Amino acid sequence: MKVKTFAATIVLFAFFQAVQPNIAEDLGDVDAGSSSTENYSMSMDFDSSGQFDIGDITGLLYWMYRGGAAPDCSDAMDYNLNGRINIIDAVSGLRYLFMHTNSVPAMGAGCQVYADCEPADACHG
Ligand SMILES: [Ca+2]
Repeated sequence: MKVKTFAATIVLFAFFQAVQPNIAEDLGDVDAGSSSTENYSMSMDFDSSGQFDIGDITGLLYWMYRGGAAPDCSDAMDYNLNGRINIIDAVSGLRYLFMHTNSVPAMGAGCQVYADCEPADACHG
């Protein structure tokens, strides 16, 4: 029993060591947003669902090439933060989501400050 508890503790410790930076970053940003005039949206969250997933990449591609609806926060869709939203941003998002070979979005994962965007409900719980 002690061995199992010890092993579980080690696993949990390793898990929290691995994810701690993201948790701290997200919590800090959300807290700061609720007490200021800054606008927050989730990076690469096309539809403000609160998650960055394949649906966001689909929406981005449909908007860019098929005349679909615009993203809720265009700035949040600029993965590499070069001032242009194009296929590179979509491909970077796909690599990040499915191949784990891309760095996080330039603005960071989770909710970030996007000054020109309306605050997304997904970032204010
Ligand atoms: Ca870009």
